[in-house]
Amino acid sequence: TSPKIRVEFNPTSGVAVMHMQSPPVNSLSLDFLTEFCIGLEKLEMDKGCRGLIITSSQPKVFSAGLDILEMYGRSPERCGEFWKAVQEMWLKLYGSDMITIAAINGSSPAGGCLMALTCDYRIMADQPRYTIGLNETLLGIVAPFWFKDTMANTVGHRTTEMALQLGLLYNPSEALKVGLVDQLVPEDQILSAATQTMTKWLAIPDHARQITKSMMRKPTIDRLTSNREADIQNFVNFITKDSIQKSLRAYLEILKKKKT
Ligand code: CO8
Repeated sequence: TSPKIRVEFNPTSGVAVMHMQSPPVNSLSLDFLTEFCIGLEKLEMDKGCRGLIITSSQPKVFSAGLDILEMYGRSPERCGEFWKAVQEMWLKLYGSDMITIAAINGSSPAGGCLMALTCDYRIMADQPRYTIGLNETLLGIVAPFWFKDTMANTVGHRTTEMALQLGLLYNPSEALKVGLVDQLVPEDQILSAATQTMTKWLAIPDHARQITKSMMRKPTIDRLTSNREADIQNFVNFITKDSIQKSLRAYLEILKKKKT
């Protein structure tokens, strides 16, 4: 199978660009997550790599979030393995020592939004058709506490409370207004804008920036690391329920019907 991630590393600037290229919509399958984490780990261990820009090679979509087919009709064992990989991605990204910038060049629901939220800075393409948000409740499922924490750390408690209950998907200007993204640019300028912002962050001494980042994020990260097994159990018990499987099925039907 072809690689789901393409990494371009520029040793002169110390910046890597990760292009997600898993057709059609960069959904986060177990294979995708495994490959993503291996790529991330390599960059993290490379002392010459100080910054990471994450973007999509797929048209109109940054990432469609977790692969719904990984949660539908699977064994509890497989669901557990999948969830562990989702946790791993979040732990690695949220705790990264690198400067991370999301260049959100398409829609970014649920897990895609989470991925963007783990970054230090978010730039979104100013295309009114694109949406971003934690829309889990629309699928009849519930965003786990660490999804909620990540969003609340970014936009505050009240905005998160309302957005999560309603499963709100924001267009770019709404997302900018609530602080879910930091900047909007025309789509064709998204990588140059990310590079420009990166230059600003690269000017800060790494050690001071890294300690500060860790100080801000450690309590949130610790809450998952000390409850990882329970969180997996919780996910498996929830997602394998008949009623939840029925909700997911209904949502998959809607996704299919939307086409015609
Ligand atoms: N997983 C699997 N397949 C998907 C997903 C997905 N997340 N998203 C889209 N697809 C499939 C579609 O079914 C379609 O398949 P097919 O070609 O076979 O009909 C194909 O990808 C292309 O999709 P679209 O035609 O819809 O493409 P568009 O470009 O029109 O739209 C969107 C792209 C906006 C991304 C749209 O596909 C969409 O809204 N997708 C659903 C996104 C979503 O709601 N994801 C939520 C996933 S759940 C999650 O991430 C967190 C779960 C936390 C778990 C907590 C439990 C306790």
